[in-house]
Parts: sequence; structure tokens; C-alpha cells
Amino acid sequence: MKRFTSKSADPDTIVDELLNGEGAVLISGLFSDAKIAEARRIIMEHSDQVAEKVTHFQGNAEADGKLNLQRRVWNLLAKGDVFADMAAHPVMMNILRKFLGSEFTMGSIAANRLLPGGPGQEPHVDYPYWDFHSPETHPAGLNSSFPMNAQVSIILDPFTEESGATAYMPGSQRELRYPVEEDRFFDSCQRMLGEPGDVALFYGAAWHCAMPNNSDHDRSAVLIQYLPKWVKPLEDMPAALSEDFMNSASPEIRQLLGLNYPYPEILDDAKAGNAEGRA
Ligand SMILES: O=C(O)CCC(=O)C(=O)O
Ligand SMILES: [Fe+2]
Repeated sequence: MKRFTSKSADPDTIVDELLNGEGAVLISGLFSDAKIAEARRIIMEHSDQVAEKVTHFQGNAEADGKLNLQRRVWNLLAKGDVFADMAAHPVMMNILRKFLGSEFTMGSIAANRLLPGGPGQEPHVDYPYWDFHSPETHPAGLNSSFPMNAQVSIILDPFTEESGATAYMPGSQRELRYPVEEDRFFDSCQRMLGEPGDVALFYGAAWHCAMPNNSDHDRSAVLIQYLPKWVKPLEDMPAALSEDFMNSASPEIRQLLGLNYPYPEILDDAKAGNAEGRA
């Protein structure tokens, strides 16, 4: 995986690497120790007792009785100001404007915490491609020549081979399909290794998955899903956030919440029209 710093993170170079290269890059040192500690503290607090609803990519956890060792915390914008800072980091915003179009949005911001002993996930592609088990439910001719997703993992604990750093298959983003047995994903995958404060940025059409955590420490990351403006988001964040939050949101956060592109809209209210007509 090519590694960049906030200084060397040239958007054109990174966009080319995501589309035509490996499909994933690492940008180091984007977040201070204090920010990472704050984010981590909140996530641990929200996941210490019990995980919020886990909805996807649990590998064999259920069969192995290990469901409780992969925990999600959803709707992070509602859980601390630090997450709005993370979501709208200017270095990331610059790259994502080039990759997804200048009015890109955020479809989800959640944490994935793998406890020691936590199982990995099955290799997969991310939303909106994640139900590509049934390609016929998507439009004819759809391919990955342009991106409908960018994934950011903000690393909160050391991501090592042992702790379950995300695995990925370089170049697989160009295929737009799920891996099959013959792809031998686990034999040829690489790992997104990094330190707290680093960011792994990848095109979610690339095959990837969390790996088992065989270390003696937690392995947590903030996972952010970014989308072009016209892709329906995964989380309904505007509905899940308080009025106060919405009223004081920065222009960047308003864009990320999709408020600059508020469709569907009612352009002719049939019900009101009928009522008037009858009156
Ligand atoms: O936590 C990880 O390493 C990856 C998580 C992931 O890919 C997902 O949940 O979609
Ligand atoms: Fe994923």
C-alpha cells in the first residue's frame, strides 16, 4: 500500500491509485494523539457493555459464538464533536472532492471494535455494492470505472497482522464482483497496517475484510463511508441527529449530510392539491 503524509497527499496521485492502482492508500499522521484518545474513549464507553446493532459482515462469528467480540457504534456524529472534525478533515475533503465529485456526501460514520479473540469478517465489497451477490438487482452494464464509494478507516489502535488489520486484495476494485474460492483471497491479500492517527483510504469495490484479532489489545477504527451526492446514504443521519446539531452544523458537515442535494423533494403536493380541488 502506498503511504502518504498530509503534505505529500496529492489528490490526483491518490485518485489514480484508488482507481487504477491498488485501490487503497495510507495517509499517516492526520490526527493528533489527543483527538484519537478522545474518539477512542467515547467508542469504548459506548461499546463496553454491549454492542449496538451489528448488521453486516460478521464472518463465522455467529457459528463460533463470538458475535460479542466485534462491536459497532453507529451514528458517531451524535456522540462527540471529535467525530465531525474527523469526518471533515481538510486533507481528506480535498482528495474526496476529486474522487467522488465536489458535492460528495457521507453515508455512515461508525466504529468497528474488534476485541482480543474477535473473529474476522468474510471478504466483501462495501455499500452500495455490498449486495453484489445479486448483480441482477443493479443496473445493466454497471462496472467500477467510476466510484460510488470511498471508505476511510481512522485507525485508533495499532493495526498489525496480529491485531487484525484490514486485509485487502490490490487491484480487485476493477472487477466489481465478490471474490470466489479460486481467487484465494486469504493467500494473496495484503494488510492495511498503521498506527493510531493514520488513515486507510480505499475504494470500497476492492475486496477487503477485518481479520481475526489474535493480539491482547482492542483493535478499533472509525469507519466512514463517503458517496457521490446522488447515492442514497446507509445511515439516515439527519433524522438521527438533534435539532441543535443540525442548526449549528458547519457548511462541510451540511454537505456531508446531503443537505445541499435534498432529493427526493415534493414538487407538487397531490394531497394538498386534491384537498384544494375538493374545497
Ligand atoms: O474493521 C475493519 O477492518 C473493516 C470493516 C469493514 O470492512 C466493514 O465493516 O465493512
Ligand atoms: Fe467493508
